[in-house]
Amino acid sequence: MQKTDERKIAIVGVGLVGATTAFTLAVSGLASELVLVDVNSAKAEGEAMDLAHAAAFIKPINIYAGTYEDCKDAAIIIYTAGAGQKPGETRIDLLQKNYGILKESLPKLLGAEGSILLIVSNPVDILTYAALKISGLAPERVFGSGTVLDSSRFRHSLSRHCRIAPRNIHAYVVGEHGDSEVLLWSLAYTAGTDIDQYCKLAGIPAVNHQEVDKQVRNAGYEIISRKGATYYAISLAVKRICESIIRDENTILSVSGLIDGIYGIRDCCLSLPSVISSQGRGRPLELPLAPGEEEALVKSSQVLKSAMREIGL
Ligand code: 6V0
Repeated sequence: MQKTDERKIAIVGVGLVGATTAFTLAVSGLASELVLVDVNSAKAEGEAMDLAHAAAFIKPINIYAGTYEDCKDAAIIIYTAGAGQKPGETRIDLLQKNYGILKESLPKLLGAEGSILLIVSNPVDILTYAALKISGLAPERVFGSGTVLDSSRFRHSLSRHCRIAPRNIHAYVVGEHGDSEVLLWSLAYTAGTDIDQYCKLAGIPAVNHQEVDKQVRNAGYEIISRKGATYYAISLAVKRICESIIRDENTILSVSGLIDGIYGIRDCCLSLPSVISSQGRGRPLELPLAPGEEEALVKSSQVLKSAMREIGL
């Protein structure tokens, strides 16, 4: 079996998310080789040419348009192919179409020992589960961007309220990347204390949980109703995940992956904080949740499982 090239990244699906991710990765200096693949090969070629012309301003990188075959020895294959949400559509509404695309394309692009497959297309949790089954790869090597973006949105809202740098806030969204996601208020911390306690200490008004919950849960819809798609923040979330893999950082990120037993949830992919390293996704952490949060997480897994049954998974 072929070996992977440890600084080669492939992006499959070079639409708004794929192209923006390619730009973010090119600027980051993380990869030495970036291959862009799209059924619309002219689009992939155009994006690769445009990015390659930044050569004089960025670290050395070979950016080119390629085929599924060219993905096989990539350390990370970022999968962003398929339709995005239209105004009013949920992520689960995209399932039939994007599952069809995944089933058809995935077997053609895997092959090397050690590739990590990072699913971004929606509905990301169900497609991650499907990718796991189709690829036959180990669960550590197939995971989705999950709620890494939603957790950043949560930290953004809290940082604005508390006037604290988002980097100083630890807060996670777990479960589905979608309508049933769960904001973990009981584990939202800054400066070693929980957010509600922090507000008291700092003499600022208490955070309105319902308001923040609504902002975070509906953020995607709000953006799509204004500009038709979301792609900047997700591209940075994907870059953050790639960074943790390529630099073997052991960063804790709420990616989506197989859950087999924790909180009583089985045989389903959803997001929980997990350690990300060059080996992929470590075992998700079974953190002590408040009773209502654990119940909401189990409900979220049920939403995903019932959608999975619709496509026979
Ligand atoms: P887009 O701009 O329509 O791009 C999709 C691209 O996929 C197009 O260029 C297509 O030509 C290409 N494509 C279709 N079929 C194939 C195939 N078989 N092989 C290769 N390429 C193919 O969509 P956009 O980039 O906005 O979104 C891509 C996906 O990411 C959608 O499913 C979104 O819902 C999803 N997002 C996921 C997010 C997350 O947090 N996980 C965030 C934003 C979008």
